[in-house]
Amino acid sequence: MNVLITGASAGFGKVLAERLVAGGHQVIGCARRRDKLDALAATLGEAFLPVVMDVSDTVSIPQIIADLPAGFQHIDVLVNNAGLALGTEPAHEADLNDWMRMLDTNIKGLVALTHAVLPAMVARDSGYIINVGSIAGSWPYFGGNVYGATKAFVKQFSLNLRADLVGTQVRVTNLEPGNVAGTEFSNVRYHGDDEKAAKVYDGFKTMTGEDIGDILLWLIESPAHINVNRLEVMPVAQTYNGLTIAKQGR
Ligand code: NDP
Ligand code: 8X3
Repeated sequence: MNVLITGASAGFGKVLAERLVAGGHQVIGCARRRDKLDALAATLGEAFLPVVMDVSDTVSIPQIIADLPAGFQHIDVLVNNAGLALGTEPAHEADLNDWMRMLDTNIKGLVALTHAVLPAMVARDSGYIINVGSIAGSWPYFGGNVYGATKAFVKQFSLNLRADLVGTQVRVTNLEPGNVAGTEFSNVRYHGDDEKAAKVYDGFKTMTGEDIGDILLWLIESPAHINVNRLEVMPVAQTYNGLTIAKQGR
């Protein structure tokens, strides 16, 4: 299969690219950092096509897809994985630029990629779009404000795609992971503050990028007649916070 992964230079996307190539598939690996993609290409060989792409530059996406070389033009699976959280400040203290970047990447980028790739899947009556959402799209938490809202969009967009694709063989899944260590996610969220990022994973057994890569591979290799609509996964140590009441004087 040919699998296009956005955000293939790090984290889940990188693990998935490695798993897929090891399993005999071809990967179109997209991200902004050319050096990271080239390093991966050097390890994975010709089955990995590095493609420099900023998903938030939505105008550039159709041409990048149209320009893919012959052996990679046919996209069987699109993994919309590129995304980021920026900050955990409460809404009234958040940086508007952080909010806009999350909207541009997590929503507009994902929508633009889908728009560029989906028509060919429908025309072939086969294909699979996996969107990487988050538990943050279903469960509110302090400081999750715009990040969680972008992932709520991703969830509902995925479900609405399923509705539009009725009668076709094109599948759509929204994967909704909880806390996952070992990727660049928290380092990006805390603007490069390694210490703050490390504290997120302190003192409990979290999931890893390898766990999520395995789940993504399982989805991709699942039987073509089954559609996993949504898949929410958390480490056992993570659970719901419950509703909060601010008592007087506290
Ligand atoms: P990482 O930060 O490790 O990886 C993010 C990837 O996205 C990188 O390859 C990065 O590459 C790419 N990326 C970011 N912005 C852009 C952009 N504008 N254009 C193209 N590529 C971009 O994060 P994770 O692997 O942990 O997360 C992957 C996805 O999973 C995200 O959507 C995230 O929201 C979601 N998620 C993460 C969880 C976690 O706890 N880690 C839990 C739940 C969901 P580059 O910088 O080279 O462009
Ligand atoms: C990332 C999961 O819980 O850090 O999407 O928001 S969480």
